Amino acid sequence: SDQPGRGTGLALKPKAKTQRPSMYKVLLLNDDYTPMEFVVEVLMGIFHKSPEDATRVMLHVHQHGVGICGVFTYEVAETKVAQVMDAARQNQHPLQCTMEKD
Ligand code: TYC
Repeated sequence: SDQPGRGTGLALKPKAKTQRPSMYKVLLLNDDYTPMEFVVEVLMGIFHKSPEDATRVMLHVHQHGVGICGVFTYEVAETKVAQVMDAARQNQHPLQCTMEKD
């Protein structure tokens, strides 16, 4: 159809517009009790991070209070949050995980 930025408003050909889903950040919160090693295991096991990346994110959360585990579509983010919260509860750690629109 028209060139970008100089459209006439007269559609020459109907444009098949795809639409991208909204994305959501999954956030990990710091606390005083969850072992660093457990947080690293969560980041490796649920977010598929390398040991080095997992340690980097864990230390960021430890030092700044909050950090990003990843950015996902709504359903995937929801599932990740539930998996983290389940693992924390099963191991009796107060670790908190949440999500927010990107
Ligand atoms: N602050 C915790 C400690 O000193 C470690 C920790 C890091 C806990 C990240 C939670 O999301 C977290 N043992």
